[in-house]
Amino acid sequence: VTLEGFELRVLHLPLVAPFTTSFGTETVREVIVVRALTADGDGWGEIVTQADPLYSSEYTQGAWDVALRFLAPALLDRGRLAPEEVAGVLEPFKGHRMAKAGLELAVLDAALRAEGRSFAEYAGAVRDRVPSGVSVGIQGDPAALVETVRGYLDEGYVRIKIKIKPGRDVGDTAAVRDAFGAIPLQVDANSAFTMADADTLAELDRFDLLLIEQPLQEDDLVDHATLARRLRTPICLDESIVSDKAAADALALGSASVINIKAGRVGGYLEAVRIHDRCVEAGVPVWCGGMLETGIGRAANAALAALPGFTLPGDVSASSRFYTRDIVTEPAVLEDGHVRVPIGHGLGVDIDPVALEDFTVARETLTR
Ligand code: OSB
Ligand code: MG
Repeated sequence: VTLEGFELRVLHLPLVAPFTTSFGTETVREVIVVRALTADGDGWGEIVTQADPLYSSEYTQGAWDVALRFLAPALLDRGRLAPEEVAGVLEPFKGHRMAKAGLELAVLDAALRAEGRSFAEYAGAVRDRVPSGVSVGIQGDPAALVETVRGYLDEGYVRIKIKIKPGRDVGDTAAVRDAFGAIPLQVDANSAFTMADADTLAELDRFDLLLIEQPLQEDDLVDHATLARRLRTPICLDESIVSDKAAADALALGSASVINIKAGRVGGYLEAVRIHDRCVEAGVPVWCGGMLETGIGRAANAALAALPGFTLPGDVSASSRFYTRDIVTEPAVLEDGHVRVPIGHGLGVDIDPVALEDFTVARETLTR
């Protein structure tokens, strides 16, 4: 495509209910939406940073600054470029993977729309719908958690992931397991534990969990390998897998036997596909993680999760799991426990301009 500009917006989308993890509680999803303005038409992407640097070092204002000050100008300098060239142009700038991913996605959407091709087909999707799991935040107490999980099971979600933290670990997991029997169940610690908690984490082995996600710190690859030898429950890494190289290292060290793939965290959907391919080659199961995406990223995630190596249900839920109103005209819905893979050109979703405008709290446009 021939790039003419980028429009960036900060959006505030109210959540249907507070979302609590080991690192904090969110009531509003603050997200950056990117519009690539090209001579061949517009494309849309999203930067999945959160308001505070608590999940990763990236956060809204940091991503906003680096995107406007360095990343978008470097891409605009090139003028004509293919989506596959975006990562290389941005490579000299260290880190800021979520910011890079959002820009790449907008260019990808524009290019695929211009070509009349769907992202699903481009990425190598082999399914027309994907099984939908749901990530359930920490609730007031285990009884409240059971009722919240019951609601999602009634809606049809095929896999439950509960967030845990020190003190809200074995008890919460036991409550859900006792209430619902042999449902597909997994837990996510968002790096809240240390090796000093290994005994507590080993207690989780009795619940036959699909996996435990990111118990230790982002840079604890060796400790995760040590812990993996101690547990029967498979360890899945999220925060630690910041690139295909990090995935290779984690697999070589035995730090994880399952990988959560999030395109934002790894710098884009093209890098995400590389991690998928590596894991297929290594016989390691992967699943698609989520970052409370708007309809833009949610559509891309559904397509990514339709690749053959995504053998576990992902956090690819209906838009209604987080939002009463989305910024796309046809938000993802749950049908028989699945979410449909969009087949339209590009990401296959259209922006609802009124909703986009209503949720916008800041805007900046850069042109060549
Ligand atoms: O660790 O997977 C995570 C949300 C924000 C930051 C990190 C995580 C999450 C989720 C929600 O678990 C996943 C989703 O449904 O979008
Ligand atoms: Mg996680």
